[in-house]
Order: sequence, then structure tokens, then C-alpha cells
Amino acid sequence: MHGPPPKPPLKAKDYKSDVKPIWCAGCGHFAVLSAITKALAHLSLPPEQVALVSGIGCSSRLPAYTHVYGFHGIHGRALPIATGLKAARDDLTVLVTGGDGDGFSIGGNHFMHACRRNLDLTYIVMDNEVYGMTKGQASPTTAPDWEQNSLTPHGTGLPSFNPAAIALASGAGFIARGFSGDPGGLTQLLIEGILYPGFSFIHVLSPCITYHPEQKEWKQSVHALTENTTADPVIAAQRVQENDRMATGLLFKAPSAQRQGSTQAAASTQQISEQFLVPS
Ligand SMILES: Cc1ncc(C[n+]2csc(CCOP(=O)(O)OP(=O)(O)O)c2C)c(N)n1
Ligand code: SF4
Ligand SMILES: [Mg+2]
Repeated sequence: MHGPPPKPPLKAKDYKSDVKPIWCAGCGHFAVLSAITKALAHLSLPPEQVALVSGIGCSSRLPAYTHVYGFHGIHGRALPIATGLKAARDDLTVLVTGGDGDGFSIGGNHFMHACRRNLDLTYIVMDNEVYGMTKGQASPTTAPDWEQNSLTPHGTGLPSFNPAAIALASGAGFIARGFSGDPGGLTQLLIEGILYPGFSFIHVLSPCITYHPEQKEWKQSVHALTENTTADPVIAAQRVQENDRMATGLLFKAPSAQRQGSTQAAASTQQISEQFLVPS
């Protein structure tokens, strides 16, 4: 008895749609799209078992460019939409994407509560410290002294939001920082984040070359974390406050057994990963 021939393994391109991105040439978000599709291919997740939910912004266009289920939602509301989806369809691997404006400004409240609810979601924020889509307004992560911006010519003067610190204080169990200029390192963080059985937050430095052209210099200032990942929130808190926010790597990972929240949701991702993970 011969069964049907085994399906060939999926490649990153199998997770991309036919829709051509309309991002500016050189936008960091291209590399994030590529890293997400590579991570999904590495995990061999069936496209029909993956959902990608976003808000509004250049970064939030990402679901249209993939070949998994997608929901291009409402500005700042990607996390509540994803929370509802995960609660109803625990069997799906749910990823959430968006920008710093979407996630930390209008969506900031949802960010904190998603960290503390600890549903098994992977939240990928492409941070360019600006509202790219609406032409360059300051966002919560904009540096206080960014004076090159014609909309805030004297800088905002406001201390910028520290996403990793807020995630930690709100109870996220997996906190990482990646860079679109290091797609290999970002892919690895995404794989680990998707496999983590609980809420994982991946902060991605992703330059907007049109409204924040100085960010082309990020290549020089981004560097790998020098310390090993910690599971101790006190040590992690000190690091995320003290470091220059350009350090990439896995900042904090709590043992999943210590995490409160949806253990059933957590178990399902574990099963998916055990079933489909291909050795690298
Ligand atoms: C309720 C609501 N308020 C405001 C807007 C306008 N708006 C669209 S995208 C955006 C900001 C996008 O910035 P960000 O999330 O950082 O994404 P980027 O474009 O930088 O990738 C804003 C304010 C909107 N669409 N809906
Ligand atoms: S405006 Fe900025 S964030 Fe938007 S596509 Fe262009 S470079 Fe990317
Ligand atoms: Mg932005």
C-alpha cells in the first residue's frame, strides 16, 4: 500500500502573498516581513494554522503580504482582536504586528493588558520612532531631542517610552529586541518567541528612511547584548533601564511554568511546535 507522496517542505516564499509591498524602497519593514516568513518556514507551520493580526500603519500592512490568515484591523486595536481570535481558536498560532504609534500610543493600554493576560500570542512591533504612514509625527518612542522633524522643530522634550521596560513591568514572560538590519538574528528571535508558551513581545528596530532618515545610522549603533538572557525580572529591569535601547537579543525569558494565564493556550503552541519543528 502506497500513500500519497509526502509534501515537500514549505519555504519562506510559500508564506508570501502575490501582493507587492508598497513600502518605500529601503524601509526596514521589508526585512521584518522576510524574517517572519523564514521563521514560519523553519517551524513548518501550515499556513492555514497561522493568523496574522495588525492595526493601522505602514508596518500594519504586513498581513496582506503574507499567505496566512490575516486581519488588517483598527488603529491601536490589533491586540484585542488577536486576543478574541486566540480565545475562540486556541488551535491557531496567532502573530500580531504593528508599529510604535499603533502599539504604544493609541494601543498602549492594550499592550499592558496583553502582557499581563499572557495569552499565547507573539507581538512584533516595528519601531521606527515615528508615525510613518501619516507623514512623520512624533510617536511615544521618539527621542525628546529629535529636532530635524519639521512637525516638532524643537523636539518633543518628552522622555521616550521604553517598550521593554513597560512589557516587563506589565508581566510579559518573553521580551526580545531585534533589528531589521540583522534578519538572521531577528528570525531566530521570532522562532523562539513563537515557540514560547505564553505572550512574547519582540521589539524590532525598523528604520523609516523617509521620515526619519537619520536612522540609516542605526547600523553603526545597534549591537548584540553582552549578557546572557536572564529569567530574573529584577536583573532584567535593571538592564532594560540602563542599556541604550540598541542592544539586541533575548532580554528576558521567564520559565513558562511560572507564568499565570492561559495554560491551555500555552499547551497548544507547544504541541504545534513539537509536531512541526524541523531540526535546523
Ligand atoms: C483611530 C485612528 N486614529 C488615527 C489614525 C491615523 N493613523 C494611521 S497610521 C497612524 C500611525 C502609524 O504609525 P506606526 O504605528 O508607528 O506605524 P508606521 O507607519 O510607522 O509603520 C495614525 C496616527 C487612524 N487610522 N485611526
Ligand atoms: S513612510 Fe517610513 S515606515 Fe512608511 S513605508 Fe516609507 S519608510 Fe517605511
Ligand atoms: Mg512607526
